[in-house]
Amino acid sequence: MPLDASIEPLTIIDALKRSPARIASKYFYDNHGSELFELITRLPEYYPTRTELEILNQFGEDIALAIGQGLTLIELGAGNCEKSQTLCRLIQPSHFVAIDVAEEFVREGANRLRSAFPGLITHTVAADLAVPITLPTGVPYSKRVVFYPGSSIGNFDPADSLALLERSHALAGKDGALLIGVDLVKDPAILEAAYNDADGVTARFNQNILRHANCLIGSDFKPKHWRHVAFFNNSLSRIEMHLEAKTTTVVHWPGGERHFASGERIHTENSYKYTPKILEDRLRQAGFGQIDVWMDARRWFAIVLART
Ligand code: AVJ
Repeated sequence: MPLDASIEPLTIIDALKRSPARIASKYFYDNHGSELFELITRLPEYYPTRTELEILNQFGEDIALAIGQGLTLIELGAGNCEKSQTLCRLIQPSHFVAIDVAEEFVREGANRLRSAFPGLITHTVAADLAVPITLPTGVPYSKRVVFYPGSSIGNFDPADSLALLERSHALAGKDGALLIGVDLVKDPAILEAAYNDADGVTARFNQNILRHANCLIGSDFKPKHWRHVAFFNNSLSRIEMHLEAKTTTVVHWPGGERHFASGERIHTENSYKYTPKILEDRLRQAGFGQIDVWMDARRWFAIVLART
């Protein structure tokens, strides 16, 4: 059983009323936000996506050998399913399950995968990874590989990331495995450039969370009135993203409002950066056994296979 089944997540309004205010990162990903994130992954400054693909391509055969063939691939936060395409070529799964918060987006991704791999049985699940995941009937119980690429685990604080690893361990089941991509600690200048791109795509991605909030709670945020702020918090080993009020503002929604002073921030994202050691320790704490690690030559990113 997942550990945190009883904890109610904060609602958007509760989190907005707090000091400092917060909007949870999962709200970046409405359809427009998912498209902006796709643009981010192609930015010259944003190295994680291409470095992870580089590792998958360079060590693909070793990874495929370590995983085995004919299994069920379960991708968490699947997005456009692009990385699973590469992985499917390598391990030829019989079943594929794509799980993501952006339902329409992940459906399209799974459709593309089905046309690329005729015979592959695919399922999509619209789910928030912060809560327990139930798989549709028809997904085999044995030989499951949970794939969690893109350093998406970076959005979870240490306690929540452990809970997520424990849920992944349970999801993978007996004789299963977790294949996870994590962004590694490096020169803060490189980290900060990746979240402050010259074209301002990350700024638009950050501001888009306000438009999504407007849709969800009926608020009247004006995204252009908020400045994108991103920096590396060294003591907590994480990139933090915030939206900073350019002027004093009042945001209203049906039944409430919140005053923001000029310069006051809304915390929108944490992106934790790992060392291989910290990840390995956490995986063991979550119950995993044998662990294999693959990294690019610069050691900027790691792909880790952990067996249940
Ligand atoms: C999807 C959470 C891995 O933290 O790098 C990219 C999201 N935010 N640029 C990351 C993100 C700003 C991304 N993750």
